[in-house]
Amino acid sequence: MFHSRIHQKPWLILAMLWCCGQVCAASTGEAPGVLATSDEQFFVVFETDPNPIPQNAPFSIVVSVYEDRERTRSAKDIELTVDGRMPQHRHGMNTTPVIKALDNGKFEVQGMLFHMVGLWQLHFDITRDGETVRAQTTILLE
Ligand SMILES: [Cu+2]
Repeated sequence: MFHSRIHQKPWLILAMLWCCGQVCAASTGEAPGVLATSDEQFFVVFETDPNPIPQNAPFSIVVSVYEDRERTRSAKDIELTVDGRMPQHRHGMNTTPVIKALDNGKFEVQGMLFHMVGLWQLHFDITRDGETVRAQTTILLE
């Protein structure tokens, strides 16, 4: 995971607990790292490069979108947008990621940049037939 080191500041520990709670709640019964959209229509696996995500340096993500929890059926005819936000600071990224569709429900996302330490939300918005649903995770950047 991205938040392995224990921090000295109490509010950060609280934030980490909250963060872990979110991740666990989102991934109950699933293989680690599988994110479901809120309606469980799509299941998302992602890998960042570098991993873990660096502070204030560009990173890229390879995202795979599936139609089933077991990840046997790649999602077809979808569009993906990716965004990063800091909910506690009410701001997003200063860069606009460039997303390239690969084969079999895979996408390459370049130009991501988390410019501050703290809690980030990573959003994967998947659109098919004009309807958009979101899978998301929380990342603590130290
Ligand atoms: Cu911020």
